[in-house]
Amino acid sequence: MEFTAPNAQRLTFDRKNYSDKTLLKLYESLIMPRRIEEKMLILLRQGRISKWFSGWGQEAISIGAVNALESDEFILPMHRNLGIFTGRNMPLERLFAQFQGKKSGFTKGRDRSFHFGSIDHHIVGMISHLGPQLAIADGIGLAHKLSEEKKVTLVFSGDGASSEGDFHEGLNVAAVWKLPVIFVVEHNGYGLSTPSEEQFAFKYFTEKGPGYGMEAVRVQGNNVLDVYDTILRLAQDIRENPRPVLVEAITFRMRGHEEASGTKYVPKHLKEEWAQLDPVDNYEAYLESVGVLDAAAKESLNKNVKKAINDGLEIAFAAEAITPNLEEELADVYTPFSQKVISPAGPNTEKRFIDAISDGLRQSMEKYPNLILMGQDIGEYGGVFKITDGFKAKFGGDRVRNTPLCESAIIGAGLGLSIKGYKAMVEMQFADFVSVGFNQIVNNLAKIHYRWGQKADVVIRMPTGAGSAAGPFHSQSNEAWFFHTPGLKIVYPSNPHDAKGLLNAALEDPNPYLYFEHKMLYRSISGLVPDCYYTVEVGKAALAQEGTQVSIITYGMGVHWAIKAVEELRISADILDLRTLLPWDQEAVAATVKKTGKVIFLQEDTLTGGIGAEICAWISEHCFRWLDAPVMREGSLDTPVPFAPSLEKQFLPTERFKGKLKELIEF
Ligand SMILES: Cc1ncc(C[n+]2csc(CCOP(=O)(O)OP(=O)(O)O)c2C)c(N)n1
Repeated sequence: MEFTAPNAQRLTFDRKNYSDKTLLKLYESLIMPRRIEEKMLILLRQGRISKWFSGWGQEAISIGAVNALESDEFILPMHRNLGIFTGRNMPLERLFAQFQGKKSGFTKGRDRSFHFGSIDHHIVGMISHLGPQLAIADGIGLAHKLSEEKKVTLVFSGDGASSEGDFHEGLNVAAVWKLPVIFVVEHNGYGLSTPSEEQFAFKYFTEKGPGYGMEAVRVQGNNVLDVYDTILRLAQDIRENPRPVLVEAITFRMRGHEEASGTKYVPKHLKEEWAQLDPVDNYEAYLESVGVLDAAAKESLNKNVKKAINDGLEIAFAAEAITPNLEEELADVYTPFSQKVISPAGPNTEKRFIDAISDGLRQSMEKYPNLILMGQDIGEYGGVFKITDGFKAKFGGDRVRNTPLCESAIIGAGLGLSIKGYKAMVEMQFADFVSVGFNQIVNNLAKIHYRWGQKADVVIRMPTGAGSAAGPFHSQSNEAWFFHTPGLKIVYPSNPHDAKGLLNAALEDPNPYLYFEHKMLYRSISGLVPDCYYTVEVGKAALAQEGTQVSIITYGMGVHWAIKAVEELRISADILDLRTLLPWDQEAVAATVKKTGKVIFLQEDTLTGGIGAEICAWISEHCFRWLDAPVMREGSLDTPVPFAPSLEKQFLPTERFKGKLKELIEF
């Protein structure tokens, strides 16, 4: 079966009651991306620009959509939506500078083509992974719904990207939460070289929408009036009656996946047939046939557009190439934030670890009315560990949200909330399940500030760790997966005081955090916790115990194992609790190594490539002259976490650690 379109024989324009002015505005808007691409093709042949992803033949979708929405309503485009950027009147010189990797673009040369956003233009650009866009739109839609702004958000997907789990998750969450989001699927026949019938086994997306409990409509994607009119009407309705709608725009990709990759795999006759349906030529002919566009107006509009393009290009080409600045590159990884530590004052109460977390979360909810909690079963049920017990009754269902079982979409929605100025906390039911939300964390949350200066004000709570015979998927220590990713911050408290103070600190900071909370500490330890709101300094380690013979550097459960081991072995040791893993406290590490000259790193995580590997390497490089013995490490076995208690005991490093510690003392 080849890709054909309904009404593929001709486009039927219906102007309804739209004025000549509106029709001409759409024309002017429509020719801009086409004339830009024509120009870029010439420049490509001259070797003056690099390849891009062409939207040639699909322009009517972007132009219909961008003109149908209010200018302060968010659009989340994909790689073939140049018209969204031009339709929002981005200065062309800046857009071209972006394509050329110049500093005057939108990403300081750090990301390419359409991979950027601009809050001024209410555009959130994509990451290469395509599908994650949809959940960000959900988050923006949720923000609109919560703040009762009557606004619509529109997000694009290709038909190929619809095979991604993120597509399913994004639509499902929007349907369940009745979010005011329009999902536009550009159904253009191919995903790179793969034709639609090898991508999915249905014919139209209009069949798919109802499966999500969502209205779905199909438009002639090459007909700017059809797209414009459909989305305009839908948007008016959705603003009053918030709900998601799937719009399927039938179109065809006329050029290669990216310029220079060719279209050999596309049957010739298909291209010829679709060329007859060119969105620009057909609309132009229609306007001429109804007397809205005459030769003089056509010439003058095209002349103006071409001049604007040439002027923009001239400025962009003349703009200076980037001179790399090391400090700036490093500084832009995070949203600027300088923590003002809030010291506790007033009485303390003896609290269990779990109650300290809950206490901090509750006080942060009181402090930040814009903080939204999301997670599986965190509503009435209070979460599987009961950390949010009673929260829904206290703060309401809008702010304490049970989510469908879809980590990726919920983390993405957290980013969408952040874009609208909210704070989000996402509870992983178990830290293990973060693997299905991994992409949103390491590629969206972590990189967005470096790429285009947007904050990701999201904290992900991670109930972690082994010790309860829960097997390979409810016991993992996975902090090292994130430790390697620039742009994230990681905190990992070992006691109730720090648990509360670090959670508050993480929620305060507009940067993305992973907050690890060891499940085995929840109810096994308690300590004095200040009743008031306070924060603990991020990036600062603390000595859990002071000694002279050796330094044990550790975190989380490791602190408790270390205390027990030195007691048993009657050793005098500095036990340094890192508390923050990213950024970790180099000063404190250096200080304890200098003091004792012997150091061992203890982690619950499997040994290879863990936090200890990095810190021990750093010690070897920077503290060599103070060392009296080799830098040692102990961690769990390099196996998955086993279920049977005896196997789990062997897996964990506690016994091996004592042996290593003795060896170090005796060295
Ligand atoms: C997760 C992921 N896998 C693979 C790719 C490589 N890739 C980029 S675009 C594309 C095809 C996308 O097809 P579709 O969604 O239909 O959009 P179109 O290019 O047709 O507009 C592929 C396979 C990617 N960017 N991300």
